Amino acid sequence: MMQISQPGHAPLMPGLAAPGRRPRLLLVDDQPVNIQALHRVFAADCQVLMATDGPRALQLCRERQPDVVLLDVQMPGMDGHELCAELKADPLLRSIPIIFVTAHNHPDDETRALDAGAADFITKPFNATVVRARVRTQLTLKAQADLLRELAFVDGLTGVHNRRHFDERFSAEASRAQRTRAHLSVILADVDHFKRYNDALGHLAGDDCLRRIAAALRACLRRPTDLLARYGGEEFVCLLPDTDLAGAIGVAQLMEDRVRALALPHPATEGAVTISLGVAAGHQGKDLVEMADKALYLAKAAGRGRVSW
Ligand code: GH3
Ligand code: MG
Ligand code: MG
Ligand code: MG
Repeated sequence: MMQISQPGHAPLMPGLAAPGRRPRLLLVDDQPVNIQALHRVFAADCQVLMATDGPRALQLCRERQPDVVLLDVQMPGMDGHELCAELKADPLLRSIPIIFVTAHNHPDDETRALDAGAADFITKPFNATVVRARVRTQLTLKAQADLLRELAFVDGLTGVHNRRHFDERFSAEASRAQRTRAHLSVILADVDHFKRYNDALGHLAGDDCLRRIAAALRACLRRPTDLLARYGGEEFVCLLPDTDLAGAIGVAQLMEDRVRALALPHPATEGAVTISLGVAAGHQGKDLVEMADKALYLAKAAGRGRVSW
């Protein structure tokens, strides 16, 4: 049994938490009584997720992306070290800080945890104020790292993600799709006759057109895991995890509609600005971009302003 002191009252995320977003904590321990003790420390100002075994904790990490995990070492089945190794091996989960909470306080235990990628190590019985302070430190570091990643991964012109971010997410999602046999879809979108748009109206008008198209495309995405990125000059790419071909074609057709509905006059074609889209889907992520590119070429060849797959 753990002894706890009264929870401290220092705010967990001074100035850093996004407004309206409480830090999300995952407590993992095979003993419900230990989870309850930690729950009391954080329930007032955190969104608290709980798991009593490793596989459930892994599932919650994938589905809910906690900001910090407090992890018991000794658990039947998958223990804390194994769970930590799984999280650190997954590119989508490895940035979540893990704090081990354990009754084993031999320096070897601590070293082993830190070597495995743990951010910190707390021994039971714990002191609530100290636990809060340590969690606060990890939340602050995580928020700073998230912000930096966000800035490094956003396209300056359109505000959607950049190619670098797409490449990173794509390789992680492609290996996940292969491993779990989940569907994965890619949509490539290219603005039609954009060279002539620029030639007639100038590059600044062209830039403005790209910004409006990016916003229209973004509005077509529904799930938090969907990703829109600028792939190159006037090309956008969309990554849709857990989405099959029919679902992705639906999203692509909505995108085609929404851009046409912007009714941006195209000076050379005398109609509205349109985009062409190529769609590809499968369980083997690897070749999806190439397949989507071939489909995009078909859409262009068939007359532009349409979706092919
Ligand atoms: P298609 O319908 O076959 O796609 O014809 P296109 O004219 O759109 O194709 P092309 O690839 O020949 O031309 C792309 C144009 O996009 C040329 C380039 O000047 C313009 N472009 C690329 N990046 C930017 C940008 O950041 N801003 C502006 N304004 N124009 C850009
Ligand atoms: Mg235990
Ligand atoms: Mg192009
Ligand atoms: Mg084009």
